[in-house]
Amino acid sequence: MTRLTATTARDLAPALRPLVDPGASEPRIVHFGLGAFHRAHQAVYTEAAAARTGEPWGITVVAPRSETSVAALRAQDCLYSVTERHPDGPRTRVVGSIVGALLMRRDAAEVDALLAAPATTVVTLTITEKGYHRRPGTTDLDTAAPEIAADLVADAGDQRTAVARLAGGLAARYRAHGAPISVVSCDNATANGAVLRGVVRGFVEASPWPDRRALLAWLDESVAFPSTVVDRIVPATTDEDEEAASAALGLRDRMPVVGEPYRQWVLEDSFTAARPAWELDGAVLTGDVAPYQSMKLRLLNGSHSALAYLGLAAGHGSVRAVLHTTWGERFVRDFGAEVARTLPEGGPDATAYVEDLVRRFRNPAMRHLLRQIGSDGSLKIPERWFGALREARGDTPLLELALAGWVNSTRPDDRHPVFGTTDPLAEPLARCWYDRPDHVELVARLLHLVGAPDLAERADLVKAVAARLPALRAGRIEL
Ligand code: CS2
Repeated sequence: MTRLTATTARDLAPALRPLVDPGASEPRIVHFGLGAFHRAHQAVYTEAAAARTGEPWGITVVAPRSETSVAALRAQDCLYSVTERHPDGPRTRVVGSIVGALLMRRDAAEVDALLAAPATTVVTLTITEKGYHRRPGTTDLDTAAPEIAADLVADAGDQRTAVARLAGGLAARYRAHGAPISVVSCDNATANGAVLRGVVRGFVEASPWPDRRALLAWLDESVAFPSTVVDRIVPATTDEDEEAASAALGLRDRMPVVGEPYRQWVLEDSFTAARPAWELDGAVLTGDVAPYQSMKLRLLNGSHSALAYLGLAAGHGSVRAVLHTTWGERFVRDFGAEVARTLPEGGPDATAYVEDLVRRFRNPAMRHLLRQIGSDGSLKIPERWFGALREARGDTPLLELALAGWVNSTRPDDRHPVFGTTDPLAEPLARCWYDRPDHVELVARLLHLVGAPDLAERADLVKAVAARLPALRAGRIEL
C-alpha cells in the first residue's frame, strides 16, 4: 500500500485531507511528548485554530525517547490520521498541524534553538505524571531523583528528562533575547501549571549556571505556566487500528491515533505571548481552571482508575467490558455521587457530568484497556482519589473499595503482573508485601509509600480498606 505523505495526501478525498496546508505552516509551538494523546488532542485544536484564522501555527514534536516514532512520523512528512470512534461508525481524516519531529537527546541543540526562536511562543507538554519528577504532593523538583541528579551535571545531548531540556531551552531563550513565552502542561494533575513552573524553577535553582538568579527572575516575569484541563479518551493504537485507518485512507498510515468523539480543553487565561485561537475550536479560556480540574480528575480519572483495578480483579480487560457487568455502571454513578460532594460549590454540574461519563465509557466503538489506565498507579491515584478522601473525611465506601482495588493490584505475584513494570515505585510497592504483614499494616505501608502519611494514620479508613481485600482477592466486587 502506498504510504501517507504530503504528496500522496493531495489525492485524498477532500473530507479526508488536513484542514491546513502543512507546507504553509511555520514552527511556532514546541511540544514535548509524541504520544497518541497529543496527536488526538492539542494537535487537533491547533489545526482547527490555524484553519479558522489563517495563522500558520505549526507544531514541532519532541519525543523524549522513541526514535522509531520520530522516524515513522518523518517518513510521512509528519502527517497522520485521527479516527473518531462514534457509536455508529468511525470517521477518519488526516491532521496537518505537526511540521517537525525531533528526538530529545540526539536533537538537543535543535530543540534549544527552537525554544529560543522568537517565532516560538508556545510550548506544550504531555510527558505523563512521572515526567515531572516532583516530590510527592508538592510542586518541588525532586533533585535527588536519579535522572534529575544526572541531568543537572550532564551535557545537553546526554540529558534524559524533559524538565532538563525545557529548562535548558528556556535558558537559551533568556540569553538570546528573553522574549516572553507560555509553557503549557497538558498532563493530568491538579494545578499542573504551578507544578511545571515549580520543577522548571527547581532545575534552574539547582543548576550550576552562573546566571541562574537572573534567569529565575526572567521566568517569573516573562514565562507563563497556565494550568489546563485536557480531556479525550485515546486508547493506545493497535495493529487493527492501523489497518482500519489505512484502509479508510487508501494509504498506509503507520502513526494513526483513535479517540472518542468527545474532547475538552480548558486553559487558564494567563498567556504572556501569542497563541493559536484554540477557543475557535471549542477550548475554554478562563481565569480559574480549578473547578474544571477537580471535576475531571476526581470524576473521570478517579472512576477510570477505580474501574481499572476493580475490573482487573474481576477478570475484565476493558472499560466497556466493566460497564457491561452488573456493577460497572452503578459503580460509576455511585462513585460519582460520593466524590461530587467534595467538589467546589458553583462549579459545572456534576450529575450531568457523571451521566455523560457513563455514556462515554459505554461507547461500543471504543476498547480502552484497563491495563493502560492502571499503569503508574502510585503517581495517578494521589491526584485522582486522595484529595476527595481528605476532603470528604468519612462516608467514602466507594473510594475505599477503589483503594483496596489498587492495594490488591500491587501484590507481587503472577496473577497481577500487568502493573509491575512501568510504575517507578513497582519495586518498593512489592516489598511492602514481603514479610506478609496483616492487611491493616499493609495498607498503611502502601499509603506511606505513595506520599500520604496522613491517610495512613486514619485508622477507620485503613481498616475499611483492609476489610475489602479478601473479596477482591477472590475476584468479587461488592459495592
Ligand atoms: C486515563 C486517562 O490512562 C489513564 O490514566 O484515565 O488517560 C484518560 O483517558 C484521559 O485523561 C481522558 O481525558
